[in-house]
Amino acid sequence: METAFTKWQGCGNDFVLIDDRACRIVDPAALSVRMCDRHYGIGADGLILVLPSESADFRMRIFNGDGSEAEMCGNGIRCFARLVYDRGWTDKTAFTVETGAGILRPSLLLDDGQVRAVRVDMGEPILEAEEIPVTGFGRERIVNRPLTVLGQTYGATCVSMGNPHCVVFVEDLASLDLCRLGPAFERHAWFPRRVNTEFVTVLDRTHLRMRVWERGAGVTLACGTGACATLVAAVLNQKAERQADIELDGGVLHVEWAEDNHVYMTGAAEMVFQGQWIG
Ligand code: ZDP
Repeated sequence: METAFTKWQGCGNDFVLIDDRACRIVDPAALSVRMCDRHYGIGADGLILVLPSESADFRMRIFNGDGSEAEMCGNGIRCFARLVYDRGWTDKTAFTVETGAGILRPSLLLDDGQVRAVRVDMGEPILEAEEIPVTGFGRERIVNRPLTVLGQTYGATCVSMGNPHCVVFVEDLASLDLCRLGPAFERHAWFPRRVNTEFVTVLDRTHLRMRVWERGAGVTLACGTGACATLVAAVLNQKAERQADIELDGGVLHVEWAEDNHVYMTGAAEMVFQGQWIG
């Protein structure tokens, strides 16, 4: 059987998107593992499905390359929003998308009828430990708490943007061994549902440099929910203003934690190619 797909990237975080409104895919987790493989498949950080919704204009599901399903995906929802608009599946430039992190609101920023960027109301950050979830702290906030990983102690700030994040501020990002540290954070006993980890250097109060190890995907060039979690963590630690540019390996995202307690993320999303998956 052939399945039509499009391939997208947002700041170099790349995804296969499939219109699954006819609900034909029986096992999307297994399909994600096969499609995301960079040698035997299409190659991507995740698989995203466009689905119908009873409570919103569309529903989005995101699977990591290891087959685990994530609640949300910040870079992915920008790609999703642009796909449904560019294909004419909606003519609204602002609409609602049901995700595992609730109903989120992307809006397309147009210039001469062309989509230039996508801004997403990512909802409110979740800061209570047991809701993130982080084990052992009840409903407390985890802001700059000591967390020992591979024999070294870091100051950890934990935030959920629907999916769990652990943000660590470091002096020297370049010398960090992400591939060794990332898996140890991801599987640490604090995190019963595993965790995405962001390592961040503050350049100034409106510019932060971030690198990420993603749960279920490993090192990626960018993480949208991670950029949002990073800004929230920086504000909680009094290191940044409530609006900043987050510089990722694959591009820049603008993030604002507004007075209404919602986090707004703005960035690009580009379709790279389209094809038919055989199998
Ligand atoms: O929470 C998770 O398991 C993430 N790996 C999901 C993907 C998050 C993403 N990088 C983002 O941009 O938010 C796509």
